[in-house]
Amino acid sequence: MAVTRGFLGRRSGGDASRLPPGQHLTADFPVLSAGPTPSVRLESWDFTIRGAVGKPVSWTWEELRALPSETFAADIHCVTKWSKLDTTWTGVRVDTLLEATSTAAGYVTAYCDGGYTTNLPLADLQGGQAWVVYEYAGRPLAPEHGGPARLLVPHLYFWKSAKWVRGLELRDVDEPGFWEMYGYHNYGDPWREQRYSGD
Ligand SMILES: Nc1nc2c(c(=O)[nH]1)N[C@H]1C(S)=C(S)[C@@H](COP(=O)(O)O)O[C@H]1N2
Ligand SMILES: [Mo]
Repeated sequence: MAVTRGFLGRRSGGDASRLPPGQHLTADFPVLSAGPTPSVRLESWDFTIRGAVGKPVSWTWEELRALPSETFAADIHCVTKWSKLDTTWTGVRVDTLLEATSTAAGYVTAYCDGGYTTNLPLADLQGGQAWVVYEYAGRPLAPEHGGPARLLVPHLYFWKSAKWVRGLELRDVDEPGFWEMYGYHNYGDPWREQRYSGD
C-alpha cells in the first residue's frame, strides 16, 4: 500500500495548523524540572483548595480517585519550543473540584510538593480547560512527569501545568509563581508567543 506523506504526517501528529508560532513537534516526552523529583506516600497525599474561599476543602488520594474523571487528548506546548499533539490524559476537571467550595477570587497559585508554584487567572482553570491528571497514555503518571498528580492546563505554556500539585491557593490579588518571578510571561499564551515578560 502506498503511504503518503500526509497520511504519515497525520499519524505522527504532524498538523501544522495546531503548532503555535516558534514551536516544533517532538516525538519523545522531555522532562523539565527545576529541582529533584519529590516522593510522597499516597497515604499522606491530599489535594487542597484554600485561601480566598468560603471554606478550604481537601481530598485524600482515594477521594480524588473516586471523583468523576475523564480521559481526553490535548496538545501541549513547552516554552523551550517543543510541542506534542494528541497527548492523552485521565483526571478530574478543576471545575469538579471548585464545586466543593465558593469563591469571589480572581487568581490562583497552584502549589506543589518540592515548592514549585505557578499563577493563573481562575477563569483559565474553569470551563473544562484544566484538570488534575493522574494518568498519561493510559498508565499512572510517571513521577518525573508529575506523578502522582499534576495540573494540566494545555491552552497555556506547559510551565503552568504544575507537576506534583498539592493544591490551589485562591487569591484576590495576582502573585507571580516560580518561573513568573524569574522572567517568564505572567500569562503564557503559546498562540501569542507569550514566553517572557514583555512578549
Ligand atoms: N512542580 C513542578 N512543576 C513543573 C515544573 C517544575 O519544575 N516543577 N516545570 C514546568 C515546566 S517549565 C514544564 S515545561 C513542564 C514539564 O513537564 P514534563 O517534565 O512532564 O515534560 O512542567 C512544568 N511543571
Ligand atoms: Mo518549560
